[in-house]
This record gives sequence, C-alpha cells and structure tokens, in this order.
Amino acid sequence: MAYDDKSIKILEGLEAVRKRPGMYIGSTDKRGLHHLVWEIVDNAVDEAINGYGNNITVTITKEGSIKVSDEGRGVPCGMHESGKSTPEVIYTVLHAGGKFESEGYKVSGGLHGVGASVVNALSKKMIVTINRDGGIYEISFKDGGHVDVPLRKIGTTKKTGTTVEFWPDDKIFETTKFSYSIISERMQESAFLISGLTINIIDEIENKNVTFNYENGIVSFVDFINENKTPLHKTIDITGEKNGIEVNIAMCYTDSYSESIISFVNNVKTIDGGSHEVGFKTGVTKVFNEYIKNNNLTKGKTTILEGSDTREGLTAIISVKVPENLLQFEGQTKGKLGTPQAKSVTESIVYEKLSYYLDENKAVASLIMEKALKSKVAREAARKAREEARNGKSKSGKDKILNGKLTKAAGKIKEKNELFLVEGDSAGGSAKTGRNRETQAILPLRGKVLNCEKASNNDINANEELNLIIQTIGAGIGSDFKPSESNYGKVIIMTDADDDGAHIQILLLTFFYRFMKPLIEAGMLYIANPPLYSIEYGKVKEYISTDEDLIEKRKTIKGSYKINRFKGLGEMDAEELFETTMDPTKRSLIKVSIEDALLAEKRVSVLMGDKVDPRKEWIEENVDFTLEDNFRR
Ligand code: 28G
Repeated sequence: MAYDDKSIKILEGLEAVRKRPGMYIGSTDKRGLHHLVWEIVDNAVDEAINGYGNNITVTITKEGSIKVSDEGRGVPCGMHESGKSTPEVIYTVLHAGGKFESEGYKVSGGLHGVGASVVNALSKKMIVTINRDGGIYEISFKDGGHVDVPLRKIGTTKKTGTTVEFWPDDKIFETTKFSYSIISERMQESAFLISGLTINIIDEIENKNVTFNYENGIVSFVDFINENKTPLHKTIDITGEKNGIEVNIAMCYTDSYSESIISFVNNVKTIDGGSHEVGFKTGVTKVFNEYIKNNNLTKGKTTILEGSDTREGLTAIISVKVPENLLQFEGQTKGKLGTPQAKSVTESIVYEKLSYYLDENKAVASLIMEKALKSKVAREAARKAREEARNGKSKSGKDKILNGKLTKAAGKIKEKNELFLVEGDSAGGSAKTGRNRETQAILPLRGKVLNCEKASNNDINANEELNLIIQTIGAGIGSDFKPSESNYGKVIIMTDADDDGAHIQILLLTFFYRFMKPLIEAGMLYIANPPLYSIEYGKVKEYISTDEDLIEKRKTIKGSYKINRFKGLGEMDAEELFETTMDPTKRSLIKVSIEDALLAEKRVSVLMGDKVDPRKEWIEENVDFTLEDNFRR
C-alpha cells in the first residue's frame, strides 16, 4: 500500500473509534472514561511483568489529564518502514479491534486490550515521552490521534521508561472527571496480584497520594479484605503448577457467614468465575468431606457437607495463569473462564495442598470443620422452618404482623406493583395517604435496620424488621430467592436525604446484596430520589434535587422567591411527597446495581463504622445513578 493510502487508513481507523466509542471501551460514561486509564496502565504493568521496571506512577493532574509513567525499557524509538516512527505507529494504528472482533483478545488488561491507539483516538491531546538509549524522546498528538509534533529528541537521560499523558475528549465523554478512589482501588488490586510491583497514585487536584506494594501478594489481598473481620487462622497460601497452568490461592475463614471469592486469570478479574472457581469449590468440598470422615467428626453417621457449608465465612483469592493457546472465555462480557483444564488442575492442586495443610494444622482444621458442620445444621433447620411456613403451620403469627404494618396495593398484577420501604412512621403516613392505591404498597420501617454484614440466615429470620421485608416481598431468601415470585415489580427504598437516611439506605443495600442479590441483578431494586428544596416564586412552586440546581435556579428568577429545605420526607405533605417522589410519571428513581459486588463486601464493613465520609463516597461510587427514565437528577 502506498504511504498516503496507509495514512488515510490510519485516520479512518481513529475516526471509527470516535464514531462508535462504545464498541471499543464499552461506554462513554464514568466507567468508559476509566477504561482509558486501564488501557494505558495495563501496558505499563505488562512491561513490569516482563521483568522491566517495578515502579509505576499514575497522576491525576490539575490540567485535567492522566499521566502514567513506567520504568521499563521505553517504547522503541526507531523508524518504521513506512517512514513513521515506531511510537507514532503504536499510538495511531488500531490493533485488535473492537469488542465484536473474535481474535486478538489480549491476555491481560482492560476491555481485552483495545490498546493505546484507542485512548489516543478518544483524547483531545496526548503526549508520549520515552527515556531510552540515553535520550529523552517526545511525540504529541491532538484532536483524536492526529500527530501534533512528530517524534523528536528533547534531551538526554540515563533512565529508561515510558510516560503517557492524555486529556480525554470532552466532546466524547459525558464526564472527564477522574476518580481517585476508582483508580486507587484498581491499582491496589494489580499490586496485590503482582507482588513486588509498586504503584503510586497521585491526585494533584485533591492533594492526595498513596503507594501500593505487597511482598505477600494475594495473601495480603485476603488479609486486606478481612481487615474488619475476625479471621479464624493465618491465611493459607496454596500454589502449584500442572500442565502449564499455574495456580495460586490465598484463603482464610472468618467468624462471619458471608463468602467472598474473587478470581483472576492472567491477572484479569473473572467477574463471572468459571472453571477455575468451580475446580476450587469442588476441591474444597472434597477435602472437607474426606476430613470429617477420616477424623470421625460425624460420630458414625454419614454426614455429607454441601459446598456452601464449606465456604461460610470464607475469603479467598484465586489467581491462575493459563497459557494463551488454552484460554477460552465465555458469557456476554467474556468474564467467565471456560478452559476445562483449569478446573481439573485447580481441583487437584487444592485437594493435594489443602488436605496436607489440614493434617499439619489440626487446631485450625477442627475450628473450620466445626464451622462447616454448624452451617449444615443451620441450613437444615432453616429449610424445615420454611417448609412449615409454606404448609401453613406457623403462618398466622406472621400474617398478623404483616397486616398491622403493610399498606397493600389494591391491584393484583404483581409486576406492576411497587413496594416502598419508607423510613419512619410520619413519612410512612404521608406515603400511605399520597400513594397510588392501585399499584403502590407502603412498608414503614422503624428504627435502625440490622447490619447484615455478619449476620447468618438465622439472625435474619430472628430480626422482625427484615423478616417483614422478606415476607412482604414473598420470594424467599438466600439461595431460595426467586425474583419471579416477587409480589412487586419494583422495590423502592425511600429514605430522608440526610446521613441517617444514607445509613439506612446502605444497611438495606447490604441486606439485599447478601440475601436477595437476584433482585438487584434483575434490576428490581430502586432508590427514591426526593427533592432537597422547594422554591416558590409568583404562582409557581418548583422542586429541586441538588444544591447546584438551586444556585442555577436562583439566578434565573427575577423578583422575590421563597426557598424551603426539606429536612425529611415527613416534612412533605402527602400530595407533595407523591408528586415529587412517588408519581411514576414525574419521579426520578435510581436503579441499584452493585457492579463490583464482591469487593463491596469489604466496603460494607468500612461503611458500617461511624465514618460518614467513606459511606457517602461508597454510595456515590457504587450505586449506579442510571435513572429509570430520562429524568435528570
Ligand atoms: C507509561 C504508560 C504505559 C511500554 C514498552 C516497551 C517496549 C514496547 C512498550 O515495545 C513494540 C513490538 C514487538 C518489540 C519492547 C521495548 C521490546 C524492547 C519494548 C507503556 C517491540 C512495543 N524494548 N513499554 N512497548 N514491540 N510501556 N506504559 O506503554 O517487538 S509500551
């Protein structure tokens, strides 16, 4: 191909990325914006994994850019046959294409490694600085990957490494504000997975910085997740290799009842698990059942533990390395490992190493076996109680509670009905009066909701408030929960817009996350979005949700006006509450989606402390503020 033709192809490629960014980075919202960072950082991490440079720095700059530096070999600075420099080619030629291309899924990183040229295409400016062969080289781009200044030598140095600084294009992204906490969390994860790697994050805007470096790798990862929990033993480290597949697992039981397993393949998180996770679970179950049998802990009876019994209170990180030729991913988002050999290899390594560990550590073994046996007893008791409830044996008592508190919807079409969980009796009163009687049911909640982070099924059943919610929704709990059986198409949490309200919100989210996760996954859980202010001028009364909007509104009003700040839902009269917050034709609901559900567990324990700031931040970062319709917040 002629030189000019090649250049045209390159520009067409960059233009294609700008036309359909979603194909390359998933979305143009906050998540898509951060994908840009992952793409660049992954290249730096790859260079470190290859053994070149173990120090990476990510800076959120005052100028609105992100700057990533590594201490690797530096991108080669020679000339390509086309007459372009190697860096120009690397940062302007699209590599393996978008999401729908079948080939070219990179082993590590981002949305299957769509590459630095995609980041360039979506940036209004990018500067690449390379330290290599004694020189400092620089090339810059503008307006979506067009060369601004070609590669040139700008100085000398003894160091080596690459620095990429880019300014995301605000014509493409809904937001260009980078989040220190989102970046930190992901970088911390990389630092856990690659022990010995140091990652520094600097936020020049908010004057914050942090450095992550973990000599003990994923053992530190498990200990970090368990920071606010009570571990029952020292974290167990399992490593092994078979048929070219490397397995590294860190696991530790705590006194809680929840299970947190996070898995990775070639340092990429497998959100939907897959064969390596299945192998792990099968291996653990086998080891436990063999142990209780061999050590006669079943007192002669044939007791068989279910997998879930062996994972109560377990925190585990599974990290496997699979050679590229064996890699298979499944599912829509390719977040599930398919490779069958990963199951057998993981299972046999877990079986071998965990059996050995338990035989060598009898005290730990009896602690965790006892825990698993207790889980089995509790599980069977709970099942029996549920069956009795279904057969009507102990129904009357519960019905009485329900009838006293729940204001039911008159309509009988379950999918159309909505359940409002309302904080406090006074707000509950307004909601009852103001609601749409046909489709809206009101359940007022009294006092604080139980913190479910450490609760077992039994604790939940014993808690009146939560029991009420379970009975009202009527679709079961835990592994028995079926969203299709829900009495309501939407469950809507309606709390005051203050700290207490936020706290109740988070406690309820924890409960739903732990005991009714499918409800969240089915997109049936919402948060109501009541206004903060009303403003009256002339004959008009308007409701306003944010401080920013209030400031804007005041600017537009000529003459006098009256502002009222709602301190709580209870302050609104029934009509006002319906009109602003409940009316399906006017309200804006927030759909709850906990993306990174497993790490949320860790945050939940952070949140349950007294600190208000992290709690607020968590809500902001993790509750997906996608509105039900096109209403603005
Ligand atoms: C700072 C932010 C992101 C990088 C390197 C190092 C090399 C490289 C990168 O080469 C071109 C094509 C295949 C070899 C490789 C340097 C070999 C020898 C590199 C980064 C050349 C890419 N010397 N460091 N790319 N390959 N860091 N950090 O992007 O043949 S990208």
